[in-house]
Amino acid sequence: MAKISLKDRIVFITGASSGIGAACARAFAAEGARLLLAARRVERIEAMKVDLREAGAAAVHAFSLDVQDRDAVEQAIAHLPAEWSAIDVLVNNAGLSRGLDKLWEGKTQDWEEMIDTNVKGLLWVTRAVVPGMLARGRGHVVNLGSTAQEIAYPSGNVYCGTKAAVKLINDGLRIDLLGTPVRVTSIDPGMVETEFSQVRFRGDQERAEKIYQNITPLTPEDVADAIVWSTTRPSHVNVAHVLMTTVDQANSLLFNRKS
Ligand code: NDP
Ligand code: 8X3
Repeated sequence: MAKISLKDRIVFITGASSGIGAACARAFAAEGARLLLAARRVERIEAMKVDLREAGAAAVHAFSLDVQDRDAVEQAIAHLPAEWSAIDVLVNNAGLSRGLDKLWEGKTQDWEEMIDTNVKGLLWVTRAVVPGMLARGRGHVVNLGSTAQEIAYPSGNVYCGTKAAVKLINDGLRIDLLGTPVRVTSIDPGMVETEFSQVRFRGDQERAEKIYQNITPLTPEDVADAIVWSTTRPSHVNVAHVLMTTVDQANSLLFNRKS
């Protein structure tokens, strides 16, 4: 069977202002998709628009969204311009880590931000988008998991827990959608060099850079490539999970640091 063409299909990417989300926007642009892009820093997405059109995007629509805000998510999806409402692919990418502390020393505010974004935000967006996919009889939800969902690492406690939740929410959604044409995929990368560690360490550049020292990390483009691949398989194929790392990483705990 033929692979799916994403030409003129609407691809909604949360957290499109940076890292993997921005790379997904470029990769889906190259497929000729119509890009619906959201993040809190919408000005960053606005600045990407011309390049995305030059890269092949059929159209680009950007809006500001904090996925933690359930009402804002519901309103934004319910009031999309008519020509943007028929979402074909949802990439639940918005997410973050905050801090790297032993559990009893962790900041409760950090925990809330991670849970509210990585778990509850993903749920709010999914709940708002999936009914339309069911009504139209087509759609694909891609969730960003992590190697952190498989094996916890020291002081990763709550972040790892949020990604473990994503894993089972991903699987639960696929079970609930059995008997429909809507597909569900979790893309689970190891270390990818993005702004992730700068966010985790609240702008401490030196500490962030150390995370990727002496290894060759995945690039955001590597992950976007897997996401586009999973969404372009023939319509009867559901890629459940893609666990991917750099060759310098075996799992959450084991690295080949070249020094
Ligand atoms: P970045 O920090 O580079 O990008 C994170 C994106 O998420 C930004 O666009 C940010 O936009 C958005 N975001 C964060 N909070 C919110 C929010 N409340 N509402 C809307 N958007 C939000 O990190 P990555 O690209 O690395 O991370 C993307 C996803 O990939 C995350 O889910 C992360 O957990 C996951 N991941 C990352 C890995 C890595 O090693 N980098 C490995 C495995 C998974 P803005 O701040 O403008 O709102
Ligand atoms: C992000 C990868 O290993 O920094 O999910 O948690 S890791």
